[in-house]
Amino acid sequence: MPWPNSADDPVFEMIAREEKRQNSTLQLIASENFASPAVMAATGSVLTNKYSEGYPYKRYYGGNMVIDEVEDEARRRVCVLFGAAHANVQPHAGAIANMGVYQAVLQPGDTVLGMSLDHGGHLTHGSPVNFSGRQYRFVSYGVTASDERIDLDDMAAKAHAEKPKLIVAGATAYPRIINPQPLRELADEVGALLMFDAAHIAGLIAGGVHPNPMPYVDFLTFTTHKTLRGPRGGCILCTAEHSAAVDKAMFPGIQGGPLENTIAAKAVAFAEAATPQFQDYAAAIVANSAALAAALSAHGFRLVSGGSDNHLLLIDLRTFDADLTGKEAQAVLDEAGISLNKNTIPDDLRSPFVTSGVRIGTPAVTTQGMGVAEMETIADLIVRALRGRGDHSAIASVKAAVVELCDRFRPYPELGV
Ligand code: DSN
Repeated sequence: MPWPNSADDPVFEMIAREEKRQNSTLQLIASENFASPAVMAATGSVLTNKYSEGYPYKRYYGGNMVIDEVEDEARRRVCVLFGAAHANVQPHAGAIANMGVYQAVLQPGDTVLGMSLDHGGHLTHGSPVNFSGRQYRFVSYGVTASDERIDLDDMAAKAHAEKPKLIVAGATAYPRIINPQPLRELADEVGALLMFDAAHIAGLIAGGVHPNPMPYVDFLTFTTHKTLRGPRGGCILCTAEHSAAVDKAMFPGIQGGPLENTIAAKAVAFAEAATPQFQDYAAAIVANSAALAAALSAHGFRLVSGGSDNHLLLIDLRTFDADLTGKEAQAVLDEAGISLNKNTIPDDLRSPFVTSGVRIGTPAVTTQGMGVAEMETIADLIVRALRGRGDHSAIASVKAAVVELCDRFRPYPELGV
């Protein structure tokens, strides 16, 4: 049959504009990255056409002989990458992966310990507006007021007092390494299961620059599209003991048909992340983050916790300019072609829609090949834009410098875009 002509659909003109935006502006959102052409080819493959409810070799539909191989290969690759006994590669997103673990081991009302959203946790770590906080009894821990690192003493006191069934580790806006060993010890002391949400740092773990939590935890969840640089999606790894419960929770418990095109792309990303080149990439992300932290600090910004030893920085804007909110900084920088997100800082007096901080990450610019010298340039551009806010010609000149920088580091030169 003759297919409709995609050139007639305005959506493709929108995609072309987004391609241009990604090529000509700086992507500093800590949870974003550029997937490889191979990952995108798998995502856009005919596997999108197939229904495959169930798991490899146990499906509810016929015709899954090739799909079974693909999903099995994805599971095998990710188990090797992280040293896990079992993988479920079907979660459509990180939030669904977390939901899968909760459904596998918790009953509604069970007590769980998780990091509070305003100290760097995630919505699914018990926020009252999220299913997690509505369905389970989350008790929150956070960072200390003194060094803004995870308050292990407070966490231990709460764990002993509340006897949670599950402890959730991991964060979305925490610039430091999270050592899994003391968390395992705490979980054992209080008889809790331990889940580590490694959505942000999965690529750093795979690349060997963050301790691998897998040997210490019952469950490791993550997204595949952040530092891991795969397609948008989620994944659950667990010990053999929990494999049946996790699989049953994901399907038929939560999801229907898996996205096998995405699962194929996850398999491609897992293989890419197992290479020596990916180890170099992960090390470069961290080196760039440290360089950007130093450069911004020299410009008068306060860094939450004093610096960064992973892929992100959390910036307190108040020392740079007491009147500048995260909301305004995000808007001004967007105008200048610098994409990042406003973020609360610990104990922020401003609301999450306004905030006193911004979060900055280096995974995407590192994929483009930028290094320490470019981080200094980026810090200068951020400062020029924020100082020049309200002055259209100042912002336009920063934007022109951003275009020039991005031109030298195109994410997909081989695609000619
Ligand atoms: N939205 C992700 C982030 O930006 O950190 C977390 O889900």
